[in-house]
Amino acid sequence: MPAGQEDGVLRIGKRFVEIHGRQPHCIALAPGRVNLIGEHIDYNGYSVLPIATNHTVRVATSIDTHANSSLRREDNDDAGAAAAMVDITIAHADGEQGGHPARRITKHKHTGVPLDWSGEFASGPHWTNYVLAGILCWSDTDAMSDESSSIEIGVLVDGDIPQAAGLSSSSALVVASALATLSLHPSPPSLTCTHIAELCTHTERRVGTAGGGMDQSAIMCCRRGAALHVQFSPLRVSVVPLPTSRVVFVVAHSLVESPKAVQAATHYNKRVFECSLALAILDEAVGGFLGADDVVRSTLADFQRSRQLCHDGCRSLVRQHIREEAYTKVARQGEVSSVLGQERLDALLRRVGRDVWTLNHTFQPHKRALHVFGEAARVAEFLQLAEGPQRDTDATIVRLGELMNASDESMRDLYECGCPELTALTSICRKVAIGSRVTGAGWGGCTVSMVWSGDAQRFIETVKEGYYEPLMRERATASVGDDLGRYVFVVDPAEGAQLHMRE
Ligand code: NG1
Ligand code: MG
Repeated sequence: MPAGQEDGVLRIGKRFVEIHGRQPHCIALAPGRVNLIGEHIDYNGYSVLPIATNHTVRVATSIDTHANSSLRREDNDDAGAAAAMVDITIAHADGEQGGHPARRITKHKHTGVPLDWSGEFASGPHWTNYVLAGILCWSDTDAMSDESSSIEIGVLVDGDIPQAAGLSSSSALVVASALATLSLHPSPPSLTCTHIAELCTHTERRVGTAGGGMDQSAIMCCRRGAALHVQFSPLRVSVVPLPTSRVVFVVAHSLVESPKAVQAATHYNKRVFECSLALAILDEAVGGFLGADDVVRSTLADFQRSRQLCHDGCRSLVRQHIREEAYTKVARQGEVSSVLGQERLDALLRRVGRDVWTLNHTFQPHKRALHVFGEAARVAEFLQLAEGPQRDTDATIVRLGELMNASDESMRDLYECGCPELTALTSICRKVAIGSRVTGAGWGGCTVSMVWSGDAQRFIETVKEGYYEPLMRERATASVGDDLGRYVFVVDPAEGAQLHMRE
C-alpha cells in the first residue's frame, strides 16, 4: 500500500474507535477516476477509457448481528415485542462543520415484508445516501432480511477526492461502502470486480441519477499506470497502455461545482432521456421494433449493432430522421409523447424520474445523438492508436490530443454540458497541452489535459496565471497559494479499490 494510503487507513481506524466506540472490522479504499475520453456514452452502451486517480475515499465499518432476544427494548416497535431491526449509523471524519452531518437510519424487519428503503432516498440529497446505496448492494441477502436477528452497522467515511468535480467522489463512496460491507453478502469470494461494479452501478441509481457504469467499473477494476477500456452489455474491462514515458495527464479544477444528484432532472437525467428519445425516433424510422421495455433497456449502441452501421452511417440517419429543432412537450406535430407513445414515455420516465418531464419543456435528440455517435467513433480511434505499434510516436500522441479536443467541443456544442468557466479553462490549458477536455458529466468540475512530460511545470504555471489568479482576484480571495496543488495536479494512474479486513 502506498505510504499516504497507509496513513489514511491508520487515521480512519483511530477515528472510528473515537466515534463509534469499537474497532472497525473492515476498511475499504476507493480511488477517484478521470475519464480520458468517451463522455456521456456509457449509458448509451459505448465503451469508455478512464484512469483511477491517487485520491481515495476511505470507508471503515463494523457489522454486528444480535440474536433477537438481546435487542435493546427502546428500539422496538411496540413495547415488549422484540422486532428485529437494521440500525445504521453513518459519520464522516470531517463532521458537521465539514458539511458532513452524521445520520442514523433504523428499520424494523417485519416477517414476510421486504425492507423498503426508498423513503430514505426521497428525503432529499444527503451525502450519506451514497453510503446507504453502497450498503444496499447486498440488501437482498440473508443478513439484511433475516427476521431472527438484528444487525447494527457503524460507518465512518474519510477521504480526499474533490467533490462535485466530475472525479467520481460519489461512486467512490458507493464502491467503498459496498466493499466495506461485503460480509453482508453470503458468498463474497464468488464476486469478481466487474460483478461488484455492476451491483454498484445499479445501486447508485437509488440516489437519483440514471448513470452508466463507467465510474464504478473504473473504481473497482483500474490498474496502476494504465487506462481501463470499459465495455458494456456485458460489462468487460481490459487494460490499455498509455504513452506515459512521453506525456502526463493533468487535472485542473474549474472550481465550479456541479452537484449531479441535485440537478439530475434538468441536466444528467434529461440527457439520458434525450438519448432514448433519439433511439425511439431512429427505431421508428427503420421500422419501429422497440416496445416500452425495449426502449428503456436498449441503447444507441444496440441500434448501431442491430443495423450493422458504422458511426458515420448512424450520424447520417440522425441528420435524415431527427429534426434539428427541439422537440416540445406541447401537442403539435412531432411532439415528444406522440413520437414515443404513452407507454414508452411512461417506461422512460420510470427510469429517469418524472421530474424530467415536469421540469423541462424542450428536448434535443438531434444534437445529443450526434455527440454520442461522434464520441463513440473518437473512443474507437483513440483506443486503436493507444494500442497500436506507433503508439509512442509524436504523430500518434498529437492525434490523441486532437481527439480529446474534439470530444470537448462536442460536449460543449452538441451535448451542452459545459459552462463559461470550463470553456475558458480548456482554452488556457491548450496553450501548453497537446489536448484538453472536460472530464466527467460536465456543467462544472474538472478538465483533463495531456501534456508533454517536460511541459508539466509550465502547464501548471500557465493555468495558475491564466485561470486561478484572475478567478481569485474576481472572488476577492487572497491568492491561490498552497491550494494550487489541490486544484491542478498530475495524475499517476492508480489501482482500483482495495479492502482491508481487520481481526
Ligand atoms: P460523474 O462525472 O461522476 O458525474 C457521470 C456518470 C457516468 C458517466 C459520466 C459522463 C454516474 C455515477 N456517473 O459521472 O456514468 O455517464 O457522468 O460520461 O452517474
Ligand atoms: Mg459522480
